[in-house]
Amino acid sequence: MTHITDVTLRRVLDSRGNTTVEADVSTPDGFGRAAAPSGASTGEHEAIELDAAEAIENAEEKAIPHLEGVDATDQRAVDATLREADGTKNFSEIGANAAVATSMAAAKAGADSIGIPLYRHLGGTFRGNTTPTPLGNVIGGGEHAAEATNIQEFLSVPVGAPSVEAAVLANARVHDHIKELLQAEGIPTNKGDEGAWAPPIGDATAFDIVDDATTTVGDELGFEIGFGLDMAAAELHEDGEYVYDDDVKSTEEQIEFVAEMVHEYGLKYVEDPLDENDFEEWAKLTDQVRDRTLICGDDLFVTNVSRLQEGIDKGSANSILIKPNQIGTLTDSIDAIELGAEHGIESVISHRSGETEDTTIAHLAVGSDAPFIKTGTVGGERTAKLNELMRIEGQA
Ligand code: 2PG
Ligand code: MG
Repeated sequence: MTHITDVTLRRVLDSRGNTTVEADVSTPDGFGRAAAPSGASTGEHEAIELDAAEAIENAEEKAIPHLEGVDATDQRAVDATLREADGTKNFSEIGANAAVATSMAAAKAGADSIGIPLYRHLGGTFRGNTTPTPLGNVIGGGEHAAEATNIQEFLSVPVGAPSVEAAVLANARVHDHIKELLQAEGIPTNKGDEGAWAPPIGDATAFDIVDDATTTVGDELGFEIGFGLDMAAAELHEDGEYVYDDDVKSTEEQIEFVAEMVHEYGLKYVEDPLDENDFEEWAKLTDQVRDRTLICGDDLFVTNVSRLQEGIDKGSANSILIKPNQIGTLTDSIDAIELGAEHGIESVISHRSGETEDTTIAHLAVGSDAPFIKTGTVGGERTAKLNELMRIEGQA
């Protein structure tokens, strides 16, 4: 039997030590538990995260009573119930944190009730057959660490790895090698929120260190490891300009800079190179580099199909970041992945800077056949997902 009999919400800690929402969902034959992550460089168009206690109180009052009796294996029905109970477009009543924890826990309870792995439940018969390439944050700053790089994330991209396991180990090796390079120069090895090194260096130095480390480790392991960026440029954007510690760039100069870096370093991936409202400017950059790299919309799209449709119409990007808590449910996330896939937009399933040991995104990535996942490199809440990916690869 697969109908929901009980939903319990509670507060737990995330990796930054803030409280977040955890949900338990039970059916007569199954159980699922999931927790909401939390962003620091949040997009202005994201669904609303409420204080955890307030989200729980509101969800318990408005949504949970409607979930009892809903079929946990029917994810669209579960998520439609959450949306209807909330009644707003951005989950401002029950909180996207309560919504996403419940949505993910229900999916796990549904999978458990019928005795199949979550990735298989989410993927159905025809998907869930490919494992994603993990993008590993190895140096970062921005909103994730003070006194470090302006660019939020430098990501190791092991494009040539023959398996998830090889890719995960490669990213960990790059992370470790960067520590050796920093220490050799006497540079302090602080860490940011996602476990990436957050040294007090400028972006230009970081480009060279990451280039050196990915090339060295790639040579050592015998497959290509490139790198990419999450520029989180909305955080740099002030009064129409991009403000760096040592420079201020106009939009035109920012586009030129990114295109130059794509050519100079062969960047495999660039997330949020421009402000979150500049669909047209994004298109100018994407036009120049679409054959060489992925231009990925995170704050631009916020996992929202309407914003993605606008980006498709305008040619703004060729990749989308998928963060279930940005939009509130797994159904909305899958809809964004599918709309993207229909238009050649590659999905990157992503963690948040504030995370828990929850592994749902590993299953979502496999279940949706997403080509990439961004979920850090080291640290328990990051390795929880990476280790789960390696377990799934072992089963598939
Ligand atoms: C991002 C994420 C995850 P945050 O910008 O892509 O790396 O950061 O969760 O702080 O938005
Ligand atoms: Mg981002």
